[in-house]
Amino acid sequence: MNPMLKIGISCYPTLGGSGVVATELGKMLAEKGHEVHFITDRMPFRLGQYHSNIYYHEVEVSDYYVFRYPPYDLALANKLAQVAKQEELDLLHVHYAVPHAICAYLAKQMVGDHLKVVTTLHGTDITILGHDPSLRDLIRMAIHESDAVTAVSQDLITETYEVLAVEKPIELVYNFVDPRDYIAPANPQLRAGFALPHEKILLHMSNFRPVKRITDVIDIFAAVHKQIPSHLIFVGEGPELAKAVNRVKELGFTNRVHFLGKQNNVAEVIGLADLLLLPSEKESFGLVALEAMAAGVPTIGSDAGGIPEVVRHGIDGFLAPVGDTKQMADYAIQLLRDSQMWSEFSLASMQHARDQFSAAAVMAQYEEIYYRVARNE
Ligand code: GMT
Repeated sequence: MNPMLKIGISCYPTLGGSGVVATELGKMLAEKGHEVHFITDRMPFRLGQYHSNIYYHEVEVSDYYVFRYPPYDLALANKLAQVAKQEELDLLHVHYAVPHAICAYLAKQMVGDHLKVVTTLHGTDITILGHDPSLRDLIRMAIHESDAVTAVSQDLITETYEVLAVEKPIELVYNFVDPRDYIAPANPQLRAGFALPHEKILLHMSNFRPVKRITDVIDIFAAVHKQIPSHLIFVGEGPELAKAVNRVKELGFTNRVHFLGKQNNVAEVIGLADLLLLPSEKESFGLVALEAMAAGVPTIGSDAGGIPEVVRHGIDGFLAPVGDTKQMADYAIQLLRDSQMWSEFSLASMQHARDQFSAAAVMAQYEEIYYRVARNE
């Protein structure tokens, strides 16, 4: 039998799919008996209450007056090395090339080659930063120097090879959900707070970065609402939020569009929706689509990046080219009008989330990688 491992995890701990995946994976590994050490600048938001086998080490950044920019990355590298030595970690599993894989490389230099590094690429570290000449070579080096590299979709693997011309094998490990977190039936009282029984609820959840095309979400909603009385719920915050609020005011939709801000219990909000809207410009995976699928909520979105690896067009959602809001709205109307089709899509979504993106299977895949690097294979 394989021994239990001591694993350090570093990730962006606040809202965002990569932080969710890293935290949920850490929780599952700890439940299985591994010792898990989160090394981040803040407590990961999904960590919640105390869990046995989970430890949290906060990265503190010195604010010395000569620094124009506080050196977070150096502080993180130092902390990774300190924790690795003190806790005798077997490996660091870092999520995102920048800065985590680069810091893990530095930590390994400080600790020794017995400390292994597994890097998971999540998307914008490659699709945006990989093109940035000020970071490109560093990202490439961090990928090459990792003991194993994974990416969350085949599309991201292809793009990483294209953008960075790396020679390192990159393994596909999809993101996952625990379907048990999403099966709660919709709360009728909560739903009644947003919509009348004959009205539909559309949902968009993101960090409101330009890549999410928030204006497209509003345009799709406007076209759907012309045909079917509906409400739109927005969850999350980010740079495009103010623009979205203004657009909603201009269109006179303030009673129809609800901005909930950041929410911790996303499963409950997802459960209220009839459709998820995800018209992103770029999406390496689209964890929110998987969360919606697990709750039986079909997705209408773009066919960008890894979305088609998650949502099957015509089976558990509908996808259209980026920016084709008319087509997306037509698909949404078609699905909302046909209750039989909606139920089939909803069932197919739940089944697909369970079969293809099972938390247990993905954890086993990561464990297999951990044991392989630990044995130097
Ligand atoms: O989409 C974002 O802006 C957040 C970012 C993150 O850090 O979580 O998401 C990326 O990683 C997620 C988890 O693997 C993926 O589901 C998202 O598709 C990916 N975002 C992009 O590729 C734009």
